[in-house]
Amino acid sequence: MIASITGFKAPTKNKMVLDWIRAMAALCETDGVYWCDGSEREKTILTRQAIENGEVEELNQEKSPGCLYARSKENDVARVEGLTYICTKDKKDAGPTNNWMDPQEAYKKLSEIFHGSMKGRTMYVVPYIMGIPGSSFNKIGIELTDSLYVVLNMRIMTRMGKIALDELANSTNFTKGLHGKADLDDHRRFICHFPEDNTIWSVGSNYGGNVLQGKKCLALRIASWLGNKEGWLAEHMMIAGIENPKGEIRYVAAAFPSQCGKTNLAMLVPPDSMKGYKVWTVGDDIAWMRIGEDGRLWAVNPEAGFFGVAPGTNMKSNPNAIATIRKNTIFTNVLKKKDGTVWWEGMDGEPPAEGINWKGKPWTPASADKGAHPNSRFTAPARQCPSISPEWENPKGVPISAIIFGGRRATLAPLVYQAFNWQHGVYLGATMASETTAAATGKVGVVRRDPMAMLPFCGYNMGDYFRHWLEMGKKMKNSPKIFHVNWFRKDSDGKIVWPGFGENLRVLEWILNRAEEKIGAVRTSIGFMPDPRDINLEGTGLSIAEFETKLLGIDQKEWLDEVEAQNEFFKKLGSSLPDEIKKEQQTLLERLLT
Ligand code: OXD
Ligand code: MN
Repeated sequence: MIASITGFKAPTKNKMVLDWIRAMAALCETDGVYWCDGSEREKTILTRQAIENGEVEELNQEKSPGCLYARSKENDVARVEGLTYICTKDKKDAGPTNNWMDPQEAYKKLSEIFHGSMKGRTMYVVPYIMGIPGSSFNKIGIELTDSLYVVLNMRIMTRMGKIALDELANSTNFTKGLHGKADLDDHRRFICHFPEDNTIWSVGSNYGGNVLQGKKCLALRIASWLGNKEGWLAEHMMIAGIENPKGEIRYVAAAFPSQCGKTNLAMLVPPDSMKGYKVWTVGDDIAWMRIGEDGRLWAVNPEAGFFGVAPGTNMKSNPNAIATIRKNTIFTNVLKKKDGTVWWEGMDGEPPAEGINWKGKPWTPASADKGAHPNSRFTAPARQCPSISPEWENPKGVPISAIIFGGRRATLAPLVYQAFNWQHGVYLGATMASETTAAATGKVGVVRRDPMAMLPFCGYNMGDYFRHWLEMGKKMKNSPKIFHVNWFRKDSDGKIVWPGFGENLRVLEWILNRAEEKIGAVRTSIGFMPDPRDINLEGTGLSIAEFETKLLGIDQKEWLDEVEAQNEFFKKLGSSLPDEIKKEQQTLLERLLT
């Protein structure tokens, strides 16, 4: 079977594609080249092959039909920001927040690792579309990989195979991606982006965020670079439609850092006290946004699947995700139970009495090790989500009424506030900060600046990125209103005050009422804040007084320290920081001091 799917039988005449693949196959000294067509038949063959070679295991097909299980190397469980590079001729174009390597040096260094790395392996050609087939919003990529795990995940996360080659036809406009596992040695691991060549090379890893190149590499790093040149935005944002009891649907886009609740918000189920509301999922991680002819901002989710964090996903936090992942899902680094189903910390019900944990070791609830890695994942088709929006594949996208920035902050940031205007909103996004999570390697729980949740994903100079946002605002006749939220504020006992999850709809309701100028607000030094009577608190157990002090309180001393801390980040950006952002900070300081 393996022999019959190898060989260089090209389903395209695109010369640039063919020449490039020949060159990459020669570099990697692959045994054969297989072109993915994206068909169901191919899925069956490649899945069988991946099971035979141990890249995935089959789960219990009665209880979890079409589901697979994968375990990664212990040193390869998250994005590696320290090994992720933007390789531009001029270092200034990558900017001070990105790791930079000279393109010639990067190609040379990575070529040495790729050289001969696919001996005895097949190179799979994965043509894929980011965006809705046929839409002018699209970008096409081709990823060459020696990992069947990557192929099977890309099948879910993108529109892949023949459909992408047909759309590309003879065009030379595609992202050239090369991925190789090599020896999965973290000393020989690099995720390099060459925006000037529309090229991505990643080697030495098999973790989704490093190697499913359509996602972070193309749809954010390369796309944000292109968006700056072409006048649109590629953002780390979920997109959802909120339907009110009158049947009106308004769309929001929200940027939170990884593992801060974008997927849960995108799939939110309204609380009992908000009957008649419904949330429609458009996307859970990435938004591409352009200005429409009507002067509004229109957003598309370029992905076709969810690569979600498993731990903590349960019937309370996200019942729609639980329904989505019942079938055709790849689970990575969770615990495998004796009956061939999966489990993770924070799942409903009692932990299983035993299982095999993410490290492949026998596990019981008494084990010191976790059953699932904190960054263990599910990869599931978006169309399986019960709350998927009828508009999610609309090539035009959906019109955005509100943009929401947010982070995980135990103190300081109130539950919600609104920017005075677009420029102030860009400042709120630019100064966003959040506690780090397990989505990237490194220490967890440390507050760091993560502007617009794009620190690890902005493919160019962050100062130019802020300028681009400011310019976009000037071009819109009817720009979305900008808000900041923090679901994670703690009280003096260290307990998170706001109930979160489905209850966040109460805050979204306020946001949309404000976006449509239906209600007033309290003008404070940091922005517009809710009159607590305008937020539905019924059933939350919070009194208006508690809500005001614990969730909306502004601590002047803390805010002054915050302004000081922002300066450290601004210093890093140096002269690339737009004056408008500095000016917004200065006026905040003045408001705080009066
Ligand atoms: C993700 C991430 O996987 O942000 O979406 O790390
Ligand atoms: Mn993400």
